[in-house]
Amino acid sequence: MRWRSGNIQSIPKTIPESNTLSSTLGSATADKPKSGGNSPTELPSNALSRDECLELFKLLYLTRYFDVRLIKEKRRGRLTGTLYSSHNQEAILVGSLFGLQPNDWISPIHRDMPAFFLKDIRAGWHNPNRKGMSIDEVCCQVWGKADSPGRARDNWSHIGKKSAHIIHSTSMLAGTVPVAAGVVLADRLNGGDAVVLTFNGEGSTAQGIFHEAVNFAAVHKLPVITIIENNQWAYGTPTHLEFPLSDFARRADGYGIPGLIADGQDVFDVYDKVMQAVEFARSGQGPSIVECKTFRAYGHGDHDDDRAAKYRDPKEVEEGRKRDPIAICRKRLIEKGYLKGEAAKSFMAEGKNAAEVSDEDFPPEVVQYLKDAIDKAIKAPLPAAEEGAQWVFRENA
Ligand SMILES: Cc1ncc(C[n+]2csc(CCOP(=O)(O)OP(=O)(O)O)c2C)c(N)n1
Ligand SMILES: [Mg+2]
Repeated sequence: MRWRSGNIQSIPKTIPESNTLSSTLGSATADKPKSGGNSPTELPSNALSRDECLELFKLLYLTRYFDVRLIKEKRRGRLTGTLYSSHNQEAILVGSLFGLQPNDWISPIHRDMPAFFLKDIRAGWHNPNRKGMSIDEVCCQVWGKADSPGRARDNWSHIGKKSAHIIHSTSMLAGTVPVAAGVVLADRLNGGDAVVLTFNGEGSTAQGIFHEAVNFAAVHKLPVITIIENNQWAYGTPTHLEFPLSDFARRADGYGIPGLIADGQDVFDVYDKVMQAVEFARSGQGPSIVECKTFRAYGHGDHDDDRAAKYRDPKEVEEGRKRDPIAICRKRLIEKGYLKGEAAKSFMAEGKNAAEVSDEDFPPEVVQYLKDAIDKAIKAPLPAAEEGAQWVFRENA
């Protein structure tokens, strides 16, 4: 039998049709991101207060500022190592993490560096007891200092914190998905109700281990929410050479789980889709996939910027960057009446590259928060040179 795309929708779903998630599942057939099956009044984001909406806006700025500021630090020669930019993808990180409980787990990858300090940030930006990493810890990692998880072995990946319920990221794409499934299986066996968000680029999903892990989670109804950051590129490979569907979320049908599509540029839509998946998982109904449509703003890493300018059509890049998440959030806040007058026109970071943007384009508390962390990281001690070969080979063998 020759498979056509229509066949996939005819496979019986394991989720009852009456469930809000399964009605959202229908949207996975669309070519463009759509809102889910819920009516607007039922959307989880409608329950967010004015202050919470404004906090989301500020967190988008913080995430963007982390990116541009680190690029500037590297250009000024104050930082070495590769940077994997999350520019244009901020709404995915901010929107998906905002509704988590402190005890929930996350497993970010290379594109998600801000996720480490965004986890549980609602408990207070300066709260030392929140269940996330502090921005100081993240900056110490980036600067390769002694007081960091990587201790100068890597500036970007291989960072995590078990006590904050952050699974260490690794260089092996999709390698954290089975770990995440195991972590929440253990939690369930111990009577917990934590969920885990695993973050993956769309390219990572071609890994065999990705399918094994999602299938395992589906069979055991584990609370694993697999977020696909579909930024249209995996290094130099475009999406159409990675998989033959326009919507990755439709793959969820193959696992018998819900697949949702979020507009990855809209922090409220990401929040809505992820919160539906979280509630579904927390109530014991199992995993789901949330595909967030977005576009990679620069090269794969900053080492790839020049090459990416050759392998990507400038028109495609211009188109992909037109819908800036900060601009979209600003528009929504103006519509809601939460941003008015001068406040609606201040801090215009959107649409600007690191070279074009200045500190005045960001709220002062955002600038100060990161500047303090960078100052501390730069002054912090490096690990001793003798440590270099430690923990690499078996000690005392
Ligand atoms: C198993 C494995 N294969 C290949 C690589 C090399 N590699 C690192 S990132 C990357 C592209 C990832 O693309 P995607 O998953 O779409 O994430 P994005 O970088 O676009 O966010 C590749 C091929 C790797 N780290 N691990
Ligand atoms: Mg990608």
